[in-house]
Amino acid sequence: MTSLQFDVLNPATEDVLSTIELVDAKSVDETVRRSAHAFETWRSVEPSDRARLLRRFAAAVEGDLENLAKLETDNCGHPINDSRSTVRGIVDAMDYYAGAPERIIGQQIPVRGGTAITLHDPIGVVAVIAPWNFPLMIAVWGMMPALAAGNSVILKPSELTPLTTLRLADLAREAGLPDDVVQVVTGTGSVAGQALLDHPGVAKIVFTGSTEVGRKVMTSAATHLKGITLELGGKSANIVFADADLAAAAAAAPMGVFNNAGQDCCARSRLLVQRSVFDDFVKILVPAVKEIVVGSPMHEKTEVGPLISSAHRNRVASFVNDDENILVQGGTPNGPGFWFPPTVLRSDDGTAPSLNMEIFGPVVTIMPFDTEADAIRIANQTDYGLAGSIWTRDIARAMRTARGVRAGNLSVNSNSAVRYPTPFGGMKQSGIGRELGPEAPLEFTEKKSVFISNI
Ligand code: TXE
Repeated sequence: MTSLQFDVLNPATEDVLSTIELVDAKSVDETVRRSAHAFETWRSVEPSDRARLLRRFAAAVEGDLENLAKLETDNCGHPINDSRSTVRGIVDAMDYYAGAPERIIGQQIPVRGGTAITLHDPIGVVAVIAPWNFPLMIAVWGMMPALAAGNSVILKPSELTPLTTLRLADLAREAGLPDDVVQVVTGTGSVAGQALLDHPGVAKIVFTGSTEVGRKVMTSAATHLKGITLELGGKSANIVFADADLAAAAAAAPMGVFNNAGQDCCARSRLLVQRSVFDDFVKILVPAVKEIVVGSPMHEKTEVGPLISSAHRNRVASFVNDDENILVQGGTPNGPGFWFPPTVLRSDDGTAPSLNMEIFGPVVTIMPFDTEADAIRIANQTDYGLAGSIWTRDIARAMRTARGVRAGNLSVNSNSAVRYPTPFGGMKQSGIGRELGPEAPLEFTEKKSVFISNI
């Protein structure tokens, strides 16, 4: 049944952490059948009991914080303090959605001759297909609202980073969730992932990954009439107006893109600075980039770790060539590991290829702009539309710009993007649908109308 094995590496040391099975389509079929069976149990658990079990699940994750954080750091190269924040953040998100089962509320609609109400039925088996950049967070964001609404979940992590997802399923069992309500499929995208897309027993696919694979998800969903949520790539703009707190904007800009070594769909990888303050901004930015601590993810002071794989490092490196003007570059450790230095490229005329492609590495391109209208036009000059930042002291300008930029998640005077209580998702080629926020559980329900006659 299981045909192949795969060595999971630590990207900072290139050591083998574990060997996993790459399952085949037959094994996926069995997982989906077990999930469908578990769904019948889980959907009939009383809402308050479902809430209690989900709270216990959150508590189990919290109790495993240090272990999960270390595992995420070993497998993904996230600096250890970032991994700890990730686990704290997912515990909060889990607690938030643990409150949802008793708050999935329908309507009573006035009609002639009786009473009409709406019910929110769970949809069935939900598959969450996640990438390697934030495996724990992305699994939890997809899984928890689905579970809260009474669905069973199959998690499909990237084969590069399955370890914390596997641990998550153990913790679900330890917390007392019924068997098979949360399962994990370890395998490649083209085999295990594709088998989930093509399986008629899967009701909805929550996919985070590349736009290219997102299209495959949508094509398959059309064939099988499945629900989908697609969280795809980004090429987000960080717009700094002349009236901004320049010191704050320049201090925040590096980690607005270099967080997780730039392997973040919300990375602010285009830095647009108003021409009148461009040189002053650069003077603050350059030392800030040089000071970034790149190194072993297990060191408490490390801010940037390695890239996920050798192949990905080669891809990132291909965007930094002699044709482009390197404004400043940080350092990297010597020895094993998939390192790439934090790099700022300069493109005064806005034509650099790095301005168009999602590099998904620690590379940002800075360019000047003249007017507010220019800033909005340039920010929108991309096929993506996921996130963005606007730095200004003028609230009206901030609002005009926020309305003008076509992206799903904007922040003013900060580079924050994802906050689980608010909806998250992209426009244009960055995706379809929204995750998170108070309405997320409803995305995993079918609305049913029931009419009760007066006679
Ligand atoms: O993504 P893939 P990759 C972007 C980023 C990155 C590039 C490639 O630019 O450099 O995508 O990353 C599974 N059917 N983002 O190759 O291939 C796969 O196994 C079903 C942006 O990792 O899209 C993994 O679990 N599933 C992004 C998941 O899909 C399939 C995050 C993502 O893999 C499949 C990651 C198939 N046919 C990459 N093929 C973001 N939005 O943050 C693959 N998969």
